[in-house]
Amino acid sequence: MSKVNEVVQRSTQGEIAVVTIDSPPVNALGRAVRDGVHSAVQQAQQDTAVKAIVLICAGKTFIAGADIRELGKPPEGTNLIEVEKVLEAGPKPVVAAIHGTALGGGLEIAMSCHYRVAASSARFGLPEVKLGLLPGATGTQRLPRIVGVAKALDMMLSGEPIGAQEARELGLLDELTKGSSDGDLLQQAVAFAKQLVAAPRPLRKTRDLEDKLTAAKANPELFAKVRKSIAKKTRGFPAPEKIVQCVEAALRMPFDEACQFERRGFQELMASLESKAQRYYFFAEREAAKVPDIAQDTPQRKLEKVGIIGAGTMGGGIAMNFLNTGMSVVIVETKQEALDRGVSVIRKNYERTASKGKLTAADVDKRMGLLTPTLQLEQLHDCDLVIEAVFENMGIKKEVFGKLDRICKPGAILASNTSYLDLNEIASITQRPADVIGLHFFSPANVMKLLEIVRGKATGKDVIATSMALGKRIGKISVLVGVCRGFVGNRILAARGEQARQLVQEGIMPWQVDRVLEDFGMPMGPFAMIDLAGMDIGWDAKSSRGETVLRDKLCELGRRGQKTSAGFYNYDPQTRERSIDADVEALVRQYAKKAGFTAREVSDQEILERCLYPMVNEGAKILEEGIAQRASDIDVVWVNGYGWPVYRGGPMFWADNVGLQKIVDSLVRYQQEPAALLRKLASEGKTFTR
Ligand code: 3H9
Repeated sequence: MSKVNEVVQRSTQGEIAVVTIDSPPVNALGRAVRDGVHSAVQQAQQDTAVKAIVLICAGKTFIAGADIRELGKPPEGTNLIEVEKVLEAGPKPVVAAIHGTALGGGLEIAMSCHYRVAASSARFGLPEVKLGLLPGATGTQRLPRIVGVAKALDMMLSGEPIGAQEARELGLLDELTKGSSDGDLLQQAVAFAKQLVAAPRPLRKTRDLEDKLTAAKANPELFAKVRKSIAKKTRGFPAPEKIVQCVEAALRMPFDEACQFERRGFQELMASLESKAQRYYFFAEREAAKVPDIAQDTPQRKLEKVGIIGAGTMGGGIAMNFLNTGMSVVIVETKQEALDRGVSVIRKNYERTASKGKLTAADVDKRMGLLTPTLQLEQLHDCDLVIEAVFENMGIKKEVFGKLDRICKPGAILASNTSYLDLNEIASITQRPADVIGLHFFSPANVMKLLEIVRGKATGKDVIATSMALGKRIGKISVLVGVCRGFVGNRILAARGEQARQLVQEGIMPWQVDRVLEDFGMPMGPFAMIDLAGMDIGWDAKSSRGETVLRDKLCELGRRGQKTSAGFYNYDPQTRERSIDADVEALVRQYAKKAGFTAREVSDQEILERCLYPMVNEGAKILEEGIAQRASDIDVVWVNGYGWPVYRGGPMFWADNVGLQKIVDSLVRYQQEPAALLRKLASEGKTFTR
């Protein structure tokens, strides 16, 4: 084995040269990898003793793509296209040997090799769209030639990888190994290469494949269909349309010309703020998993059996997360009827998934078999973790924790799903505050990715480490937060809600506010959100102040939101489509007048600034108080919990791009007090996230 450079080695097995990339953690295509592969393959091409080449990676995966940290910086060293050329255009067959994930530039490299052999556990994808990019090193031209236009579009537009079996069926792979260890893979790839040497055949170059393109030319309406099918989901994202255009170019232009077209699209996207935001977000999400004051080797508690208190929407959704990963769950309710209802909702959810073919009937039974419904709190005695999801009321929570303290075994983690309340106060009722933590799931808890993990002042480090690992195990994106009212997400939501309410109080229509925020990219404006959640949350008929408070008045009128087909909007009972109501419009004007506001036109820009800048300001306070560990964590919360458009990075990244001084000036203009941290960063010309 000889070293080509610090990350690439070359060795031989008879007439076969083996080029090995070893660049942890994921063999990304940084400069050293590109330079190393280029010269190793070139050397092998020139070595007369070598008849074929195998390209393989050490470590846990084949190349996982371009090095995202290098993207957007001035290019250095050999570029990826040159590496692909030396692989494809040389006279000797090249076999890619793939394990782990061949993603992005990694798959583009593999598709530039003449043949591909893979471990049966390997996965393949072009996820560039998730970074606001398109596959920019010939991927948009090669994948349709191999798997066909429709499948290639599907893979590139979703960014989702496919498994080895499917890849084999689609023609992306020539051979699959039986075992999945690297040793098997190398042996099999070398054997495959030897066969190519023993029975030479013309080299199969992806660039020359035409069959699947010809088939697509007969189906020109495909592109219109695809555009229509992705329109809603991709609103605001520039990359998907450019990907479609590149595939159209594949049908229209020769390979090299279409690659130039692809290149220009890639560079345009790379320069876009949307892609910068998405690349920032990629690292933000990974950063969120890190807790600086907790060592990586902190011992974790064993978690196999979970108890959940409350079988309502929240408790049931939480339970499903654990059942999905094979953990057993005891779910407790106070009344048989509520328990039965909760269990039947869980079963129905699974059956719905099964009817879509995503689970088998046996899977459903297996998951339901892991669930023990009970009315006895004492049954939680041997659970490793108990999560309470009862009514959001301090008295009730304290009562529950008092009981858990008596019932649960020593070492059990006691968690609250509270979304607002003081976790320290809840913990103080127990004799074991170090075991108490907040696990704030978002509704629907079986679907939403975000998990706010709330660290109380006494929470043990091992409890935090165990909870962070648990989040990963159940497929959540966990963010560690401190104790304050509403934690990170709901506290910032409250700041926005306050401003939105104020705007309506001044006579601005709720639908104008909603439209501005929805045009910005939020899935739903604040008033549509209230209608969805229920106008009457926190409302009480006895203390209703309908005379002066619009929301109370709407409740009094029976306009309780979507569930009554009327709230701020009217809703079609069948389609749930919303429409504007002249009565609500009149009420808004009437209440504004009563409050002393004269009607005026308000620009969309003012609405945007008045709703979003206070969110940034609240984020700054959250950072000042140490409630969030870092600004990017706030962005991860808002992207995953509240649908902040990822192509705008999150509120803190977005604020940096607006300019912090501009935000300070605007807050002052709207009579808001800018947070000290915001003022400081602005005056020093600094930012939150860079
Ligand atoms: C591209 O290829 C463009 C081309 O078409 C054209 C170019 C001209 N670069 O996720 P993990 C780091 S665009 C740099 O926790 P897992 C990651 O930050 C690229 N770093 O592990 C983390 O670092 P740290 C297309 C990367 O096992 C560590 O590796 N490719 C890259 O859960 C472990 O990551 C993609 O978009 C990278 N490409 O998942 C693939 N990838 O420990 C992106 C990872 O310091 N990557 N890191 O926090 C992934 O999807 C997942 O990381 C992967 C592993 C599935 C590979």
